[in-house]
Amino acid sequence: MPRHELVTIDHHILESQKLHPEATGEFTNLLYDIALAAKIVAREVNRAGLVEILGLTGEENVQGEEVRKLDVYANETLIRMNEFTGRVCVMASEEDPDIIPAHPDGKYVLIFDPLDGSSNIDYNVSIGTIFAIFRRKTTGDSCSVEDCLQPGRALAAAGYVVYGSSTMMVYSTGHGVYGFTLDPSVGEFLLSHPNIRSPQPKYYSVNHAYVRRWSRGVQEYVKWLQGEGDDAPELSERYIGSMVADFHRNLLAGGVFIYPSDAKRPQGKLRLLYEAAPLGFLAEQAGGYVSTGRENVLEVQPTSLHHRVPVFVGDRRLVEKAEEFIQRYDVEGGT
Ligand code: P6P
Repeated sequence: MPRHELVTIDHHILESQKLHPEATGEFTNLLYDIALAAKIVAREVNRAGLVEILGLTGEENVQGEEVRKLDVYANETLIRMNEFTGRVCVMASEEDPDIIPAHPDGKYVLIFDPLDGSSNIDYNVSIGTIFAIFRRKTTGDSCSVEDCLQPGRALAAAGYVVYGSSTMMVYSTGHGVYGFTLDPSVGEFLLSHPNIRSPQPKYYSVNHAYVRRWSRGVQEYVKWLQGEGDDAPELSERYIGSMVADFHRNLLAGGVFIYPSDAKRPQGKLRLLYEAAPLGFLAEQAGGYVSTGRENVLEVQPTSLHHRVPVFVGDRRLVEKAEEFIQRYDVEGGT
């Protein structure tokens, strides 16, 4: 049995700092802070069924979605871990309508979805945290929303934590994608998936219940994914309703995840800053591609913190095929 070197995420982050000669250690420490926050959230997620943390807080978030206590806990943990370190000048979260000012000396911007797929909490389905790190843009005394409204192409790093049968943290600083599995007995994330590259696709992920709302181009594309057409792929359908879990499976096994715009959601459902762009950045780093169906998601200029976009992400050929069908059947600017 070959012996693998045991590499902790802290060690890996420190090593990757050498790829950034200009790095001062601030960026490295910010990634440490996120990894620690992930461990804290993982502990609560794994205890959720035992400490009556399940159920609703009775409040709603900016998305009008019922807020579950673990959402609140994860949100507060990420904010507390980064508010006073001096590394982050401003944060933004799915759970908060406006920016969350941090430290005026911070050089980085942290944007996150603290617990994506949280509607699955009560059914023990995998859920996840998604994070995006940008460099500060403004030079004034304090950061502003302008520091948050950056396209995915400007990302300094992005990643997610998936709380499933095991807890994994997957991240990239633009030099490949690396996955770490939490060993709860020692409280360390250990390198388990070095330099992830997505293989030939096996799966496609979409909520078929919305088929009647989709544009003709998306309907024809999904038929192609199901095997209609001489050049159609042979795929299985997997959709769990938790984007981090669906994305993680497709990243490792090969596939495409799609959440198109439709007649009810002309901008789509998923948010650019803390879902589509960070996951699309990882997909691209693993050899894939991310599109709105008409353009590269990473080139889209956010117009607000909770800007929504249609998402086609994963295997490059499958995503480019979506663009072809939409180009062929849909009018520009239609859903
Ligand atoms: P639907 C969870 O609320 C989420 O934002 C993603 O994690 C998930 O992929 C999607 O929405 C599921 O949405 O409309 O298929 O239930």
